[in-house]
Amino acid sequence: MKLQKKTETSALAPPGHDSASLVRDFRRYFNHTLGRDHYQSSPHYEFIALAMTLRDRLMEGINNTRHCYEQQDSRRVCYLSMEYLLGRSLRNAALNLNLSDELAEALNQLGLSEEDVVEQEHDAGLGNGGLGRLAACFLDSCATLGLPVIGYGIRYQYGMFRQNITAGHQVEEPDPWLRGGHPWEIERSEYEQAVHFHGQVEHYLDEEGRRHARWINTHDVLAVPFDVPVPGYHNGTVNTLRLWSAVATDEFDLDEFNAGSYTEAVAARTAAENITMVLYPNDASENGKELRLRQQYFLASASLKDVMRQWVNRHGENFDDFADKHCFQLNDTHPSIAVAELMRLLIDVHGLEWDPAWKITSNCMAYTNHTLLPEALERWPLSLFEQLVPRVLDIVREINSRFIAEIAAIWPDDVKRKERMAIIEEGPDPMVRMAHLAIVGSFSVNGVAELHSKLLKQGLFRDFHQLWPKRLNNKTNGVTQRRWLKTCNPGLSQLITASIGEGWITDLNQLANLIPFAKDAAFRESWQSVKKANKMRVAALVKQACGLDLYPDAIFDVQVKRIHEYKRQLLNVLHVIHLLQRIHRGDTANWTPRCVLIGGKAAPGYFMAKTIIKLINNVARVVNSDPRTKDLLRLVFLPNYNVSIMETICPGCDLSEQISTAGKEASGTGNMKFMINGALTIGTLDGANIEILDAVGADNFFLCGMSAKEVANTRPHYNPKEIVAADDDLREVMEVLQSGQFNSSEPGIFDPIIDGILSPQDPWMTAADFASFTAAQRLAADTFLDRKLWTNMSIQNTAASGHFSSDRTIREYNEDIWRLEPVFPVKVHPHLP
Ligand code: 26Q
Repeated sequence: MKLQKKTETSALAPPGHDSASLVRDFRRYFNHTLGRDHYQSSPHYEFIALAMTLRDRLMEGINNTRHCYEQQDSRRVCYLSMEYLLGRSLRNAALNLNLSDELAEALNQLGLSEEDVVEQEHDAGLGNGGLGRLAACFLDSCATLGLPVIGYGIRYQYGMFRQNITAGHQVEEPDPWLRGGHPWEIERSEYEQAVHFHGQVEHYLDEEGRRHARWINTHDVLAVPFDVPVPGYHNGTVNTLRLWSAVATDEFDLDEFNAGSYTEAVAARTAAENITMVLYPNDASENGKELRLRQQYFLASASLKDVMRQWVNRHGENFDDFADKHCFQLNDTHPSIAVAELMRLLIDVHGLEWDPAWKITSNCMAYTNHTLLPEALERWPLSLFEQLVPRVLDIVREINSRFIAEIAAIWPDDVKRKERMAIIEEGPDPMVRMAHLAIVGSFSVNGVAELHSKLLKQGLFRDFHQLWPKRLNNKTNGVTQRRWLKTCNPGLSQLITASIGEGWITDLNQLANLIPFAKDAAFRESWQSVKKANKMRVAALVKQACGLDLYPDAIFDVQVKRIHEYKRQLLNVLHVIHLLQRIHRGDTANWTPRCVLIGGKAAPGYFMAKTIIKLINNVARVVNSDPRTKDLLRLVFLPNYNVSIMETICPGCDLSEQISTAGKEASGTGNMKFMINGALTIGTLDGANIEILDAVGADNFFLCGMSAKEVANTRPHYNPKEIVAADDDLREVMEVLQSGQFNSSEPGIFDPIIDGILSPQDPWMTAADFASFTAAQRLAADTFLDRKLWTNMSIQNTAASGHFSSDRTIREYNEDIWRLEPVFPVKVHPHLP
């Protein structure tokens, strides 16, 4: 049977990679599989048919790749993440399969516009922001480097909400992204897993008198995997992203069925299926939501069981080499319950003793931290754990008491230290500290930029760093240049490739070869005209989204990212108000026309972030309707910022705003996307900005604001009222804000913002950086008027951006943490009769 199956698949002719084959397959899918016959009346199905055509080519690769990994019994990494912000896949699939030209030719033959078909694809928005997009960039780099890495995540029915702006307010709408069908995924119900919840723990003794635990009367939920192919660039590798979807088991509510309440019992199934219904739209932890903990355990348990299934298939019940063959990379603490779940599976299901199980677990877990905000560290009430996953809590307790004993052995009299480091925080409402569980259970803990990792060692994780000095390490983030330059900026890509060749697509450091071209006037001319064309695309997008006309010759000053107080969109708005005042007072000699674009989503429950969105919109209305600002200043709030919008925005940006309060932004990755595309950064000494500044040099960067050290030193005597009183510009800005001219029909709505700025407790110290920010903005504006100088600086930025490729980041993960051997699949060509 097995043999027969193999021959059958290998007898299949591989799908052709020429345009004629693409056309043939497209027609077959469109007409026969999808049953449509007119392109124009069903553009959505043009996309589906095209995606299915490419998927066939991906499937060939995914099977080859799996086959090779299996044959070589490769060590593998499982990347565990609650979020993958993939965006669209069509262009990426075509690029990586080396089919871009053939695809263009095929669409041409079919009389279809590539742009239009591409636009039909719905973004896969299974993430909030940086952390989710990082996971997507990492998968691309792993596949390109030929590394055996499988992504595990959740197939949410509803991704990140759609943001509408109504009367200046954010209004959330659900994102039913699967509605029109998701053509990239393959359901694999043969690999479904049962995940346990609730129930009780029972202890018993075996024949030899050893104590064991049994988790009984559990309510099980089925996890059904859907595989999404992740192609590498021109290398035949196609890795897998395995997303779990929750389905009720047939036993679910059997009692109710037996009691005869059939309809109620069927209805009750939705409770189980709710687990994977929606992505939590917070990018700082929302504490205590039971459904969120359910999601986390669901991901961890299903993924680990999937790995165990494969292990037992090959190796039986011998786990000696398990840790040699596996590494689980935890994307923040969100999946860190995996530490306890792996222990549970090894002990309860596979019969290992505690010590060997712990040795395995702590040798294959690795944890990445993405935040310095102490309030964003995940903590769960013990009581919630207890009722949701009682057996897992037993194990967390045991890990905790053994760890506390270890501390007590080293620092016998240091009670405070024990309290600080414990995994379980004692008190009237005891809590599980997920970061501590992740650190204790991992062999590697990393931050995501040099400053961030340094601050983790000195602050948040100081005790742990003292205990295990080798565990904490840095892996500065990166982004994939295949999406963030090659695909999103075809104009610049062509210019770069024409000058230095195409090596940069897999070796971004080669962009340094652009440096001599900065001296070439014709090259600078081309560079400028590419930027201009990209700005026209941004202008078209803005026109379509808000009906506003931008000035393509103005400086495009862009801040797109989640709305957060620490990211200080507010500082940006204060500067715009300041510019408005300069215009009013006629201080416009040598003025640089400016279009300020701000975009991003606020967590639905984050009041201040939503108020900031409202302020941006209200200021925008005043600025844009004032005849005095004509040709001088525009402010836009761009609704529903997402991956696809960034693909249009970052190529057309002149000035990238990265102005978080120093010490708060772990890394940032938007900063890197802008830099690669030739934007200059105006930014604080925070996160990866510091490394960007290092790479490009101070002459090519607009530095502003206090350093993390200065922030810390200023805090005890911070006096914003004094700062406002001493600064004419800031005082005037505060006066107009307080005058209510931006909210004349909505009195008082911005009071929380005003009070925040003036409070000595303001954690974000907006007032402190205003003067320095405004000065840096003035320098940027003046510099922009010198076209030759600015263009040179723009080229220098792109040329210096090599370090910020996620290929570099993944190489570092692999060298220091994963230690995988690359595997390049040889095409298993069929033996045709
Ligand atoms: C946790 C618990 C409950 C609900 C939600 C959450 C949650 C979800 C998402 C907490 C945090 C996040 C996302 C965090 C994030 O995106 N952090 C960013 O990660 C980037 C990649 O490392 C960095 O570049 C950014 O600096 C960092 O803010």
